Amino acid sequence: MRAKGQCDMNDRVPPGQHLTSGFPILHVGPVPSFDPKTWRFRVYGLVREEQKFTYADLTSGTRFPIATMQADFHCVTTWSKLDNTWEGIKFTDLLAQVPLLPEAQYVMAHCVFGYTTNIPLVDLRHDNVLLAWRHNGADLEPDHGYPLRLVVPHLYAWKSAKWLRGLEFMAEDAAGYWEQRGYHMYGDPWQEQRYGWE
Ligand SMILES: Nc1nc2c(c(=O)[nH]1)N[C@H]1C(S)=C(S)[C@@H](COP(=O)(O)O)O[C@H]1N2
Ligand SMILES: [Mo]
Repeated sequence: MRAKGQCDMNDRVPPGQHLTSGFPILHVGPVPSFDPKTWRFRVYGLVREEQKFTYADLTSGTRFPIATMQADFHCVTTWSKLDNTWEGIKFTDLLAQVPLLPEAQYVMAHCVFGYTTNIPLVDLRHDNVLLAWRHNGADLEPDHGYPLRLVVPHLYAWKSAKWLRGLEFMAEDAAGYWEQRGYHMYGDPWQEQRYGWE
């Protein structure tokens, strides 16, 4: 037994994970370039009206409040990086300006070059889910998803889609890039939901 209030790393590191102090870079395909003049963020599917946002719409702080949150990050390949500070806008603040149709229950995150990942809408509604462009006090490195990445800290990191370009609202769950290749449809690190067949 440990004293109340004492921090036990087992509370922070899910089963089968080990800590890393660096920030590994993991993705398929090349790192895209970014042109703010042509970049658009698309919200579509089961929304009342499809919307497109410019980079300034999302990041200038006028349309959506800038939010900061701290979270751990768990990759299915077994590394965990604790205490990341992310800055961006909350998914819930975006959603406040995107009226959904009542059937919307799942979301497909769409990225440059066709990477996708699926997440239940209720999970994106968690208060610490961000569309982020800063990490630990600096703009994200392009390798880590600049100009915009999704951060869903309570699911494995493959759900934290880099180079995010759109969100598609759906009635039914559908498999994204890794999910089609055997990764778990949900991906809870605390349940070790690594692969769909386990
Ligand atoms: N667009 C895109 N996003 C992606 C990936 C990818 O291949 N493409 N890989 C995912 C995986 S498997 C992980 S572990 C994290 C890694 O984030 P990092 O490179 O910033 O550490 O990004 C996720 N987001
Ligand atoms: Mo990953």
